[in-house]
Amino acid sequence: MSTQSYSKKLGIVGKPNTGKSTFFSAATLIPVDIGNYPFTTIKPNRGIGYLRTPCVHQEFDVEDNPKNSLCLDGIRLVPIEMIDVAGLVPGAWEGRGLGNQFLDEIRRADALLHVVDASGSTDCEGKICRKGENDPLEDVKFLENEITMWLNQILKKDWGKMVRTAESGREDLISILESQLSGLGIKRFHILESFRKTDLKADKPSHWNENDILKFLDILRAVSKPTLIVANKIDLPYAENNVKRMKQAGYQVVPCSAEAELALRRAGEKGLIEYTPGDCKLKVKNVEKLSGAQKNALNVIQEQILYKFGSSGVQEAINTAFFAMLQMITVYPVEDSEHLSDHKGRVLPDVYLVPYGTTARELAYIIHTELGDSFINAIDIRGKNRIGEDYVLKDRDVVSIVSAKKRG
Ligand SMILES: Nc1nc2c(ncn2[C@@H]2O[C@H](COP(=O)(O)OP(=O)(O)OP(=O)(O)O)[C@@H](O)[C@H]2O)c(=O)[nH]1
Ligand SMILES: [Mg+2]
Repeated sequence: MSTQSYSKKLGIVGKPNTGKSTFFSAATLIPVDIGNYPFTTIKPNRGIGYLRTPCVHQEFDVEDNPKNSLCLDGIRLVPIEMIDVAGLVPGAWEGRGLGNQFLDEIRRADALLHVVDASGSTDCEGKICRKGENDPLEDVKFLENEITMWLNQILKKDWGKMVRTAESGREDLISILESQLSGLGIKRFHILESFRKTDLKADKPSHWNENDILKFLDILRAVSKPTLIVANKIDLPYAENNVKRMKQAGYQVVPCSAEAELALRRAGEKGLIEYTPGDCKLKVKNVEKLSGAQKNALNVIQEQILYKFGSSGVQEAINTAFFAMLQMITVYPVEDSEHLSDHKGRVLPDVYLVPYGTTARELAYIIHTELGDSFINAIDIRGKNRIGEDYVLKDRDVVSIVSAKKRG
């Protein structure tokens, strides 16, 4: 499998004991330690999860042979990297708990899934408390603050020097910030976007006070580490009401039961049920193989989670992060426009995950530098059109790139 399509990374974050590892395990099927106490996870878990998208092969009436992805009953599963880190406690930015390690790990994440205990049954350090006692909305704000303070701590070290350089005219503040923050996965377009969202002036940073810096970093955090709230433990009391409250406060929230998804994935692996992640229903395959307790548990999941919320939320969270938050699209490049295959005859072998706005030529470059350099035009297979280098790709486009050089 090529690594290109899972070069995007999702960080699973939150305070201890909210179900991060359960979520990770359900998404990746990697067995990891899960426990109802804080700091079950110390070393981060890394694995491959999947984005779910309807495959185009049925529309084109062909049988496909996926190479960089999977196709299950008409559903393309596109690999993405996931990382499950240690829980974060207040003061982590100053090194409390396993703070620095956590923050170091999220440098590489393109987006964050903030798993909260929506039932409010764990306190701010992840210790079990009375159900409903803890307010997950506070947890959401706490995590934002931790990341902003962490950015502030990094920036503060050299702020004086950065201000002098910017105001001397040697280098502008945007370029200075770009090189200072590049190790945190923060790109120039994130910095530009953050400036667009403030009235702070990049040419006079000496006029910025402490609050201005924090305000800017708060925006930069939101822009560079877009965060989806995964309202986990939706199966417990108080959770639904807290989802409503978090949505009312303006957050993008996906209700979730990671535990239910893990049970379904495991039952699927054992061949007991038919279930593809993201489905709104499960189908029992071997009813005689199920114990009474298993039947009951599956029934409860079907009725109380899948029917009620539309899915367990795990797949929906991954899809929302890529499609809605990162605004990515899927594209199927093929070499042979007649057979929709590569040069080895594999039909619809690859699906690429690219940001919305990617042009035909940019796609060629993503596939291979040489293909980008020798790009002539491309064929939009669905529309049966020739398309130029500036054509902006749409989700689920199938394209064949015509180049001066034949790749072999
Ligand atoms: N009721 C319910 N419990 C869940 C759910 N998901 C996870 N849990 C439970 O929550 C507890 C913590 O789960 P973990 O996945 O270990 O949590 P974590 O966030 O990785 O914890 P740390 O590694 O300690 O930070 C375990 O007892 C899980 O079984 C869920 O959807 N519903
Ligand atoms: Mg864990």
